[in-house]
Amino acid sequence: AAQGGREEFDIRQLQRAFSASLSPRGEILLREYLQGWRQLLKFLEALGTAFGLISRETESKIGILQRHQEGPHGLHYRTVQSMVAFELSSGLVGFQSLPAHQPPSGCRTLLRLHRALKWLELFLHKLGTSPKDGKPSRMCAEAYRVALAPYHSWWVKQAVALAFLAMPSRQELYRIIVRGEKPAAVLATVESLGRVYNITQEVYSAHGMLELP
Ligand code: 1Q0
Repeated sequence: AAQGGREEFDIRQLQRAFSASLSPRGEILLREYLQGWRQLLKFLEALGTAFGLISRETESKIGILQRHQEGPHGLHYRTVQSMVAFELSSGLVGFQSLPAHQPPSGCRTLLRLHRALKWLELFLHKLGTSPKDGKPSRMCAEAYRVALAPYHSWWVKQAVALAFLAMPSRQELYRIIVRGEKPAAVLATVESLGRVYNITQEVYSAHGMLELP
C-alpha cells in the first residue's frame, strides 16, 4: 500500500528508540521502549492482513502500558524499574490473577512484550546467520517454539502457525527490513534489543516476576 515516508517501518528509528530506552544509569525508559514497539507494529502492518491478529495483540499491549503512563500514577511509569517498584509496593503486580475490573498490571503486560523481544532476537540472529536459501517461516517457527509457545494456549499456537505460513521470502523480508540501510543496521538493532532484554530480564528475575499470570 502507498504510505507516506514517515508511516513506514524504519530500522534506524527502531534501533534509535531501543538504544535511547537505555539510560546511562541502566534504567529502561518506558516511553522510548514503547516507541520502539510502535516501529515493530509498523513492520507487522506492512506484512499484511495475515498478521492482523499479531498486530492487534501488539497494539493492545502497547495501549495498556500507555494508559498506565497517562493515568493518575503516570509518574511511576517512567522506567521499567520505577514501574516494578511502584506496582510491587502497591500490591498491583498481580502475582495471582487480578480481579476482572482492574486493568492488567504494567508488569504482566510488559512481560508479554519482553518475551516477544526474545523471539525477535532469536529470529534476527537466525536470519543473519542462515544460508541464502533459508526459509524465514521456519526461522520464525523455531524461534517461536523456544521463546513464546510455552506461554501460549493451543488456539494461539494454531493461529500463529498459520500466520508464519504467510511469511514473505527471505529476499522480500530483507527488502522491508533493510530498505536503503546497510545490513549492519540489523546487527546494531539486535545488539540494542539484546541489552534492553537482558536488563529487563534481570529486574524481573530479581523480583520473581518471570511467570506472572
Ligand atoms: C513477523 C512475525 C512475528 C510473529 C512473532 C510471533 C508472535 C506471536 C504473537 C501472537 C499473538 C497472538 C494473540 C494472543 C496472544 C496472547 O495470548 C499472548 C499472551 O498475552 P495474555 O494477555 O493472553 O497473557 N500475547 C503475547 O504473547 C504478546 C505477543 C506480542 C506479539 C509481538 C510480535 C513481535 C513481532 C515483531 C515484528 C517482527 C519484526 C521483524 C523485523 C525486525 C527488523 C529489525
